[in-house]
Amino acid sequence: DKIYDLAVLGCGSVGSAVGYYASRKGASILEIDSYQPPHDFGTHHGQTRIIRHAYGEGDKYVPLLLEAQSLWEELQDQTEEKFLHQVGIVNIAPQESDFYKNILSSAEKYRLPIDILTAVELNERFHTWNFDDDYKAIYEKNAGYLRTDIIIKEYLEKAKEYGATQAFNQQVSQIINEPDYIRIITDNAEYKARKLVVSAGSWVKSLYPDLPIQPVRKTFHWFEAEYENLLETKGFPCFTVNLKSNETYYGFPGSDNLIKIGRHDGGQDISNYQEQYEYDDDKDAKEVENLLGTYLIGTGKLDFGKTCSYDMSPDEDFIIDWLDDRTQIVTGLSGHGFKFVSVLGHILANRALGKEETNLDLSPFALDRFTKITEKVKD
Ligand code: PYC
Repeated sequence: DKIYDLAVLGCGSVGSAVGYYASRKGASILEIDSYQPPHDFGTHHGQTRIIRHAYGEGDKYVPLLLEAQSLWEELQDQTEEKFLHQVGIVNIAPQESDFYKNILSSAEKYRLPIDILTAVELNERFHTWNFDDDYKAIYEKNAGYLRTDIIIKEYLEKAKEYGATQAFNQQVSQIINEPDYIRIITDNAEYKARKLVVSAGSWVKSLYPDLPIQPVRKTFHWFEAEYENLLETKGFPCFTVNLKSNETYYGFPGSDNLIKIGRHDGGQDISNYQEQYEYDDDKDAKEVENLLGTYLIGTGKLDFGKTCSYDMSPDEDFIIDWLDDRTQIVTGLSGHGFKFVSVLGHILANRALGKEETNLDLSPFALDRFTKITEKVKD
């Protein structure tokens, strides 16, 4: 029976990158997923995710982001289809908010190019916003968005070319640590591997029920862009909006006359994929009503919407750690993880294969910050 060097469980986002980087190094890799990625059952679908470097969630993320950016550029150079769109971003927030202050301090510390705009300057520059003096905007020209579908396909195809085995449409029911290897049991097969990366996003609790992860149902919405200044071709950038009421929104420049908009706060707690019930045109689109009615000018009718899920950690920071000397876990990406997929895939693959240790600091993401829970998960 073959013993793989590394098995990757969950190949939607970080998992597909781990498989790519590890198989590129010549290791024997097994990629397992409950479905055939890219798919609509995880945390990666809906086509686009924002990438930004001056980071409102805290400057501990910036070194990872800069490395992620250079790995995205390297991958883009080898990929026919364009997935990296550096269209810029405006982050609009009250200047006393932590999000705003963190963006400024991370830009200063890492010398990231940004422009600070008053509400009047923001409204004049893009002709689409309607904010008063209580808000400011930080424009980062090197930010933009990633096409998740193109990236995941590319990682998986390349991994296969490098010799990875792909066991898709299989549900893992048990992971057993044997003396010399890990036994992985799925609904129709059994595998052996020396190392394991578990990157199962929101659904990781079916295997590790004590992890402090809450899956949350989220929705995003595609509206008609009635006003052409909302289009990518007219220079409209990505955006994040943090209102004083703590509502938070994000969006992408319009293409094919549709603009994608979502709500980052809120959502519904769920415990499995079946509860991630379908998008409801009447109920779900209400989540962005306040943004569209008051602050963003020029959207028209709702065209369609989709649901996805966030794997929320209690502090909304990532969880990246070893569970024992064979198994690494990555979860708790809390709705801001996709931009890091390249760098996390690279680091986790190297660590699993015992290759060079990274200089990047993952200690803020250790599981033992939730001490009591950690003891149970690691038992
Ligand atoms: O991290 O930029 C982000 C983001 C946008 C929507 C959800 N997360």
